[in-house]
Amino acid sequence: MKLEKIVSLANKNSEVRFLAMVRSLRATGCNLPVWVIPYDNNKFDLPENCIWWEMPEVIAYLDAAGSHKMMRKYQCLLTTNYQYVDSDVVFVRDPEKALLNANGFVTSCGHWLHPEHTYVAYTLELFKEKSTLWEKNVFNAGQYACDVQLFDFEGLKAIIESKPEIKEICLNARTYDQVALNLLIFLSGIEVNNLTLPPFRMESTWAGNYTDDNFERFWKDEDKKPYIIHWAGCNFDIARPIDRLFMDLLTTQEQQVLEAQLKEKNKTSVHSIRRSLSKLKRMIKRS
Ligand SMILES: [Mn+2]
Repeated sequence: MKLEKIVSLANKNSEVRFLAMVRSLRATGCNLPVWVIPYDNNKFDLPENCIWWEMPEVIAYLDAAGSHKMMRKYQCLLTTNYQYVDSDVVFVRDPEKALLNANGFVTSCGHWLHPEHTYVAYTLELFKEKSTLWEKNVFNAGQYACDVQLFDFEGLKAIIESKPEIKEICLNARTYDQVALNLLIFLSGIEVNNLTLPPFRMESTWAGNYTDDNFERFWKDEDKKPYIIHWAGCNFDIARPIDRLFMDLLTTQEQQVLEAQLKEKNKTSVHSIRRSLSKLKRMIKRS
C-alpha cells in the first residue's frame, strides 16, 4: 500500500507517550503527517506535521449514544491509506517501506495465537460460521493499517444499527473497542492480512515477547524485523530491556511524568480491586 498518514488517538493525559511514538516515527526517516483523533476535549499542542482529526458527525453520533471514547477510532474506517497506532507504540522501521508490499486490511499482532480478547460470545459464533481458521482474521485494535475506505458514515451507521446485538457491541460504553472493531472489520467483508504469518513471517510486534537484553537477535533479517513494537497490556515500569526503545525517546522530566502516571494508574487499580472485594464481602455477609 502507499501509506499517506499515521493515525493515533490521544489527549493531554497520553501526551508523553504520544511524543515518544512520533519521535520514533521521525527517527525511522518517515515524515508522513500524523492525524490525531482527540480522546476528549483535553487537547495539547501537537508537534510539527501532526493535526487534530475530528469527524464531527462520528463524534456526535458516538457521544449521543454514550459510547466509550475509544470508539472514536471508527473514524479510521472512513478513510484510506493509513496506519493506526496507539500511543504505547514505537516505530522501529519506516512504516512506508514495511507496508509497501502489503495490501488491504493489515495487522502484525499475535492475536491469532491468543484470540481471547478479540470477541464476545455473539461475535465468536459469527467468526466460526465464516471460517474454520477464524483466528487468523482477528487483530489488535491498537495497531492496524488499511488502504481502502471500508464505509461511508451512513453505511457505518446502517451496519451498526442492523441488529440489536451489533448495536450493543459497537455503541455500548462498557464494550471494549477491540471487540467492536473486530466485528466491524468482519462485517465489512475485507480480508485481514497478518504480517507475522506467511508470506511475510515478521517477528513479534508485542513488547511482552522480548524478555532479555539481547532482544535484537531476532531482528537480524531486516525484512522479518517488526516495524512497530506495541506495549499492549505491558506496563512500562517493568524493567524489561526492550522498554529502553520507548524510554530513550523521552527527556528525564518526561520519563518522570510517565512514571508518576503509571504509579497513579496502579494505585487506582489496586483501589478498585479493594472496593470490589469489600462490596463482595458485604454481599456474602448479607446472604
Ligand atoms: Mn495499546
